[in-house]
Amino acid sequence: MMRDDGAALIEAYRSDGFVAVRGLIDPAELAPLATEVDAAVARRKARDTRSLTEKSRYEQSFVQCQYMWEDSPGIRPLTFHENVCRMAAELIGAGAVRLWHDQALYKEVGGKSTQAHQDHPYWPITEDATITAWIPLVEVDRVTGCMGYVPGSHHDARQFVDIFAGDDSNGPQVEDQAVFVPARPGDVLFHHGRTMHMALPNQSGITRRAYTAIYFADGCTRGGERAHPSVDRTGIPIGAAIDGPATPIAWPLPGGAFPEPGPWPDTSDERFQRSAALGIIPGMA
Ligand SMILES: O=C(O)CCC(=O)C(=O)O
Repeated sequence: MMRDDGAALIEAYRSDGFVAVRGLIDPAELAPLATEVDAAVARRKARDTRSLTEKSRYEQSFVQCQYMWEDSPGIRPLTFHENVCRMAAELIGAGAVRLWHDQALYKEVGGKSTQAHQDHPYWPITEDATITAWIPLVEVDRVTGCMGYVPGSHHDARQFVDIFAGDDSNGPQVEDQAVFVPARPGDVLFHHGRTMHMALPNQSGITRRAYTAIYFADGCTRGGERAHPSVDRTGIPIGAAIDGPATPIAWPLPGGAFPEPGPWPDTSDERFQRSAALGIIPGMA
C-alpha cells in the first residue's frame, strides 16, 4: 500500500528530479545492515593501503565498492528492501524494477567533494526510467558531505561529465544552484538518472558512510553508448531488454526470495582486473 504522503512524494520527484523520503527504513533495522556494509567494505578494501593523498581526485571523493550484494549476502535485505524498491518503482511509475548495481560510497575524513554530474550518461540504458536510492548509514550534513541536487535538471539533456578525469570546472556553478539535503539513518534520498548532483567535502572527523542502489524499470533496453559490467557480463546486445542475473528483479521479488548473483566472466581485461584488485568489484577480496 502507498504511504499517506506517497502522491506528494511522487509529485515532488517528478517536478524536482529528487526527493527525500524520511524514515523509509526503521533505524533499528538499518543498524545491523550498516554493520554488514562496513564489514564488506573492509573486506574489499583490505589490500588497498593507500592514504587519501596517494589517491586520484576521483578516489579522494569516496571509497567505492560496487556489486556488494553479490559477495556479501548479509547486505541483500538492504539492496532488495521492500520499502526502498517499492518506493523506487512508484517514483518512476514502473510495475517492476530491476537492480542496475549497488555500491558503498564512503567519503573519508578529509575526502573531497563529489564532482557535479548526471548518472545516466554512464549507463548504457536507452530509456529514462532509472533512479538511485542514496541511503545514509550515518547522519549527514553540510560538514560531513551531504548530497546536493539541482532541481529540475532531470529535464535537461544527458551530458557526460568525466568525473574520473578530475576536472571540477562545473562544480562552483552547480553548487550555487543545488539544494543540499541533510539526512539521517532511515531516510532515503532518491534521484533521477539525469538529475545533476554532487556532494560536499567531508570536513568532519568521521567517515561519511552511504550505500546506494540504482534501479530501472523492467523492460528497459540496452543502449549503445558505453561498456558496462551490468550488461557486458551477461552479453546483453544493443536494443535487447536488460535482464538476467547481473540485473535481477528487485521488486516485486519473485517468490519473495532474494536473487542469487551470476558469475563474473574470467577476463584478462586490464580494467576489470584493476577494479577487482582495488575491491571496487567482487573478485579478489
Ligand atoms: O555519495 C556521493 O558522494 C555521490 C553519490 C552519487 O554521485 C550518486 O549516488 O549518484
